[in-house]
Amino acid sequence: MANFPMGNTTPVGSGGLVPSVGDWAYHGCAQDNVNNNPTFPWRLIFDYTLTPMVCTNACAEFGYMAAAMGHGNICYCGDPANIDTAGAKFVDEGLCDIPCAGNGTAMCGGGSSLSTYFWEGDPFYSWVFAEGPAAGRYEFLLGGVVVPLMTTQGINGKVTFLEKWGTGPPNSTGAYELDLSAVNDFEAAWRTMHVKTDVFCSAGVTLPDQAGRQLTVGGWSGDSTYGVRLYTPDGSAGKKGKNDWQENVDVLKLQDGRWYPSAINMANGSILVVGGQEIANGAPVPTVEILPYTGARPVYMEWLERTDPNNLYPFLAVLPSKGIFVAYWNEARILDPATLQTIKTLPNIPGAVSDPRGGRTYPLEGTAVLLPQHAPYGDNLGVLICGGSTEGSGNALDNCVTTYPDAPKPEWVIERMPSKRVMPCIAPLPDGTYLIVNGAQQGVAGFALSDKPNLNAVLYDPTKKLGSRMTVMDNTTIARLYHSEAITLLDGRVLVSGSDPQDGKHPQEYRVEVFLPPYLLNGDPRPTFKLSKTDWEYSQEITFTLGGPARNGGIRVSLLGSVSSTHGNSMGTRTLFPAVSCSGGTTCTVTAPPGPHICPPGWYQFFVLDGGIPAVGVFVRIGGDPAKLGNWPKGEGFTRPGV
Ligand SMILES: [Cu+2]
Repeated sequence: MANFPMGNTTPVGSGGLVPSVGDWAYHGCAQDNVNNNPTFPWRLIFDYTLTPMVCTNACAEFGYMAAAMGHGNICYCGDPANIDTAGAKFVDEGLCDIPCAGNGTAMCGGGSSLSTYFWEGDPFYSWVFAEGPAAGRYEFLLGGVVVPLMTTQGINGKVTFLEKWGTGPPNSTGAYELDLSAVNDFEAAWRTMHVKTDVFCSAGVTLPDQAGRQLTVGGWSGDSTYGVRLYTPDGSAGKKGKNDWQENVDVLKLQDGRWYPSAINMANGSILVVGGQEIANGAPVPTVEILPYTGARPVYMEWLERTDPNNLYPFLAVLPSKGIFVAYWNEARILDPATLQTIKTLPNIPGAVSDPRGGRTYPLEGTAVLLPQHAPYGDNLGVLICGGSTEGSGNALDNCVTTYPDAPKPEWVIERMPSKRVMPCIAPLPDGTYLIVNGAQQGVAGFALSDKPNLNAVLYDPTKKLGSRMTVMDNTTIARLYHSEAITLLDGRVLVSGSDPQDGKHPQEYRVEVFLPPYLLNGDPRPTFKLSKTDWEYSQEITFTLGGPARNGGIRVSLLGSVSSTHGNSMGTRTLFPAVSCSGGTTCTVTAPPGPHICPPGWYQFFVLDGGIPAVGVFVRIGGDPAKLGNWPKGEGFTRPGV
């Protein structure tokens, strides 16, 4: 958390020892580099300015509760537990005898020993280490046919897996569909589908048309970077569909070819496509364009050109203020949805304690979601971004940051994560919490560029106090590095897939897991419901009937935006808690969100919760199809489901 009280340096003791700095207390002279392992993870160099206060202030700003100095000019940040983990011992004070670079009368460690301070004020963070059902549980689901680059749960309940095509493994068609009702029968579970251009690596959204068509744009390379692909989900649980991916480059393609772009459903129902490169490590494509084609050329963005190559797969969100939020590398801004020009620039996103240019988007890949919006939607919308990495050194970040872009003066607040993570995924859960999974503790995104898989799941609960929101959950045994995904299913589980490291060390990972959050394990009965209508207008009152009166503490409802998960980017993510009231025990009414800037038109997973336990959800459409995408695209090779 930012802006901690720092205090002043207390008088220098005899022998150059500074016994305390504000609430930081000197803890002793500790060994460094035992067995060549640094005792603390973060290293900051202050060649002429290092003092105990400079170091402790720097560490405090990023929420570290241990600060240590060595060599007279190096500050290290970490946690008190790092001492034990590293096997370091406290040694004779005489081994910490190098004067501080910024204050010759104080001592700042030695050649391989550290003047070490611990924070003794109010803790900057506290993590819960859950056990039993409270820790959730990973379970093996089934073996896969590909390592998906993108996963999406269709409105038919089935899960789309998109994989490299042409550049992928032999015989891959690039597209498959998983029937979750048939996971015990491999042949029945997987349906082979086909793409014509390579989806490595594209953007994806579910369209607001009445069929919930899935759209992917961009890819690898040449013609594929212009690819626009559409799939109309069909079939049902236990019954295979017949539809396939449709594309026809003569009828429909992007104006600018894009590798690693992002996409979002705008409030007016059109699709905004942002950024990318021409090819891997190639020239940037610093433009944004709109689908369907409006007659306008793509619009040039200075900030996309300037921050290449660390801005790929930028994070996008429609804001209640009507602007479009975009975060990329270590920057963020709000665009006017009509002109696409910048209407507000946010402060830079804090990165690593040792490197302010540590970043959040590919290849410094972190992950982002929107915090819950509650009826009557008067609060500013929050953005949560977790993990990332630093350029060059590939030090994975161990923090999340939050901001409220529509606030008059938005700030970023730092919260420590229990472990480092690059290439994480966040799945928003129906109860308003968030599951952080996947990724590595070292490196950046890309093939063979990361190591030290992070096997732990973390639950983030935004209803708790800042700094106390994270719970350390169950571990998986499966490394999920580059090209790993996580999406929340209608049944409340989180589907966890992938790992495409191509590093000769960690497997190409085809196994699919599910994570069961505590609400599926704590023994409380799940509610059931019947919804009267799945096509909602804004502000409309919709009735649903409970299978029985609430038993766990009371009824709430939530909406989760339909997500396409790729590269830490949950395109379409949004969490809403609409107004709901129940009478007579089992008859309830939910009020649809009021408009397209609170709830962009599209498909949402609707959940009924009793005391925090979700029923199996259903997909609903909210706000219709204002851009009439259901009649698009005209031309051969596409079916049009209607608006
Ligand atoms: Cu990729």
